[in-house]
Amino acid sequence: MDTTTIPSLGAKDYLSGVKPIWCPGCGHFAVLSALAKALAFIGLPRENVAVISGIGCSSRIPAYVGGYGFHGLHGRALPLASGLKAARPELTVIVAGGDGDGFSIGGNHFLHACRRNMDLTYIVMDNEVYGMTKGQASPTTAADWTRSKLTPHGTGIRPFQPAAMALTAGASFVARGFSGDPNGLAKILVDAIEHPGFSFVQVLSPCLTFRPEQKEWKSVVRPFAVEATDDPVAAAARLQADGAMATGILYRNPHYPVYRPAPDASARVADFEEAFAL
Ligand SMILES: Cc1ncc(C[n+]2csc(CCOP(=O)(O)OP(=O)(O)O)c2C)c(N)n1
Ligand code: SF4
Repeated sequence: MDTTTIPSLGAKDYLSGVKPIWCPGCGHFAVLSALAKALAFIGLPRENVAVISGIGCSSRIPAYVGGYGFHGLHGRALPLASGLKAARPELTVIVAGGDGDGFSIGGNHFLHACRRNMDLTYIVMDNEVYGMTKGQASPTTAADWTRSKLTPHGTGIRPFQPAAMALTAGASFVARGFSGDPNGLAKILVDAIEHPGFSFVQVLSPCLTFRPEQKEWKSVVRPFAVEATDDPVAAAARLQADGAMATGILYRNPHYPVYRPAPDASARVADFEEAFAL
């Protein structure tokens, strides 16, 4: 799809009207705006959109999107979303959260969601810190970051490389965006949502409260040197060469089998309620 002009008209309709309580300057504002633009561009009926999250500042996003949403448990957004997609395959299911939520407590779900390749879009707002719980190191924090009192000498361990992990685990669409470029991010999200299969979008989204130095990201972020590839080996090589701050769609492969379990037509909510009755 040609996404060279994304109209902002209509994007407001994809906002719930609830005022975000993020800190001034938080990168997550721009992710919300990019997501609303992307949904408006695609023109999805709001009642067919569900945004599912875990816990964290980033995970507040379902409350702010106009559509259905579920603010779940820390690290459990992907299983929730997978269950929803299995039961209601006609819905566009978007999963969103932070690097702590997605790669620490939710890390195992992340790997398996990549390889399962259900038709989900997973947006991780990566600020390399636990924002909501006041600034502890996350799996993407650099080993020598010493500002947290819990890790005054740094974590001493190498950070995760989310895009490389997604690629290795079998995600069929891997991209990196930047909240400082909301229009570029909106374009990536349009393609991610339209991709049939598991789309992983890592968004560099600064936490200016606990990582004020991330203001400098805007001077180091740059586009990937070349277009998206469907060759995972080429994509992996590109990740090594382009470093962690290159943005754009890195990899897409629409030919992986998408996991679409047939919904059980005989399942009734009343049966579940009865089974779990106390
Ligand atoms: C089971 C469980 N463990 C820990 C917490 C505490 N907790 C809430 S949010 C959070 C981390 C949030 O960080 P991240 O997902 O990176 O999102 P951000 O706030 O940076 O956007 C943690 C550890 C929790 N709510 N539930
Ligand atoms: S603490 Fe950080 S991640 Fe949370 S709202 Fe504030 S700036 Fe955003």
